[in-house]
Amino acid sequence: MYEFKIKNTRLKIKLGDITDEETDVIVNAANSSLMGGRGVDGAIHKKGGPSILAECIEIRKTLPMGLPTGEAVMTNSGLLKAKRIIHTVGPVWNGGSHGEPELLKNTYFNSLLMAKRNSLKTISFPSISTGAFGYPVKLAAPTALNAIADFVYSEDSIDTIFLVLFHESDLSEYVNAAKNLFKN
Ligand code: AR6
Repeated sequence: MYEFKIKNTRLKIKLGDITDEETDVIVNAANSSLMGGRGVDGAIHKKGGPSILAECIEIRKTLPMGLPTGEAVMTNSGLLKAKRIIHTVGPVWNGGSHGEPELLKNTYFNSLLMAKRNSLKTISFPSISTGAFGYPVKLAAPTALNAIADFVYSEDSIDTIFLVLFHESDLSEYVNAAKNLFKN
């Protein structure tokens, strides 16, 4: 576990499975259908059970075109230990000049805003977009961390933010980027 301090917020970066997290909320790297998929999304729905999909289906009634990239919605967490799930949609990597960095930033910022508005104090993120959506982790890591820092400096409301990474190589990328950005 690697720890950094951004203002009053603790940032903890670690290796793990996000479905085991006991934070107030975990973030799902979903797709705009909100109907599940593979990767983190598949793992969350499989372990959390059908109540999560049932609430996603209700949400889709208000979003007939699906959840736009960069935005976030919240559901129950079914059988998981976390209290809530925030579902967000990262950008599909398409070379980097199609707004991908801004959209990736939005996923982190809007998820944190959703947590703040619901008085949730601890949150766990996976590495959004760097699996099936193909975003290079070397580029995603500093973008994710910048979005988190922007949120902490403008909103200052979350106690602890976890980045829960599935691969050693991803852990190294995020930790190196955090050392460059936060210097502690
Ligand atoms: N805990 C933490 N990280 C995980 C876990 C886990 N249980 N499982 C996978 N990862 P991805 P994306 C890592 O593909 O790129 C789905 O089908 C994974 O190794 O889950 O945003 C959705 O339905 C990778 O490093 O998300 C969408 O269609 C990272 O999480 C699409 O994939 C993200 O990989 C979203 O693609």
